[in-house]
Amino acid sequence: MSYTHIQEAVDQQVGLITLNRPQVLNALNRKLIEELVDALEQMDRNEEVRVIVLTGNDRAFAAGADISEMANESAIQMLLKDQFAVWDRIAYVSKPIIAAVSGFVLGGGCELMMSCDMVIASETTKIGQPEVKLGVMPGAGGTQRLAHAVGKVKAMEMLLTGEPINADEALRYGLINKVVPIEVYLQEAIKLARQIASQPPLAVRLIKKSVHKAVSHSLDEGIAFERNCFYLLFASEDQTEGMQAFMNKRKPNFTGR
Ligand code: CO8
Repeated sequence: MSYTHIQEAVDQQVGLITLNRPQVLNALNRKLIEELVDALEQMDRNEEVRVIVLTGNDRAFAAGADISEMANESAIQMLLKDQFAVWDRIAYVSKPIIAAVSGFVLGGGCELMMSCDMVIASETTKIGQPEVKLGVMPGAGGTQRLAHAVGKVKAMEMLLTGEPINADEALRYGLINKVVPIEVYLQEAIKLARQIASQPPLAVRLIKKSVHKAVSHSLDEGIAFERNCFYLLFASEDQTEGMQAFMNKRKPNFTGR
C-alpha cells in the first residue's frame, strides 16, 4: 500500500510512523486509519523493527475523527462501513507502540493515544474526548480505556464536559508517562524506544500481551496467562543468553530467538 496521509521510516530497530494531514490537525479519516493500520502491521512483521513510535506534529497529534467525513452519515451507513473493524486491529500489534504527542489529542486522537502502550507528551499537549459537544460519544474505546486509565470520576468529568486536560494533569492521572519540552518530545520517545529495543524481543512481546490481559481479564486468568508466558520464555535462546551473560558479568546479546 502506498501512503498519502502518513509517513514511515525505520532506523536502528525503531519504526517511526508520522500522521501527516497537518492542514486539518491530523483529523483521522478512513483512508488515514487504513494506512496507519497497514503500516503498523507491516512493522509488526518486520524483523528489523522492535519498537514502534507513533507521532503527529507539534500542533496536533490528532484532533479526532474527521468530522466532515461523518457529518452526513446515517447510522446504517456507519454500521455498514464498519470502520472499527480496521481500527480494532491496532490492539493486536504485538510490538510496543510509544505515542509521542503534542498539541491537540482529541476524540479519536485520544483513543489512538490510549491504544498505544506508553506516551511521551510535550508541555503543550491537550488531551480530551470532546465528542459530547458534537452530539455523540466516543466510539473507538474512549469510555472504556479512559475509565481504566484515569478512574471513573475523572473519566466521567472529561467525557461529560468534553473539556481537555493539560499534560501535567494527564501525568498526574497516569494517562501519560512523561511530560517534556516541545523541542524534545519525539527525541525522548525514540530514546525510550531504543532502550526497549535493546531488551529481548520475545520477553517484550509477552510482557505486552500479559499487561493487556490485566485490563480485560480477571486477576486469576491474568496470572495464569502470565505464568505460561514465563515458562515459555525458558524455551528461548534469549533466556539462556540473558542468564549466562548475568553470571559471566557481561552484556547480553539478544537475538529474538
Ligand atoms: N475533523 C475534521 N477537520 C478538523 C478536525 C476534525 N476532527 N479538527 C480540526 N479540523 C480542521 C478545521 O476544520 C480547520 O480546517 P479549515 O482550516 O479548512 O477550516 C483546521 O482543521 C484547523 O482547525 P481550527 O481552525 O478549528 O483550529 P483551532 O486552533 O481554531 O481549533 C480545535 C483547534 C480546538 C482542535 C478545533 O479544530 C476542534 O475543536 N476540532 C474538533 C475536535 C473534535 O471535536 N474532535 C472529536 C471528533 S469526533 C471523534 O473523534 C469520534 C471518534 C470516533 C472513532 C474514531 C475512529 C477513527
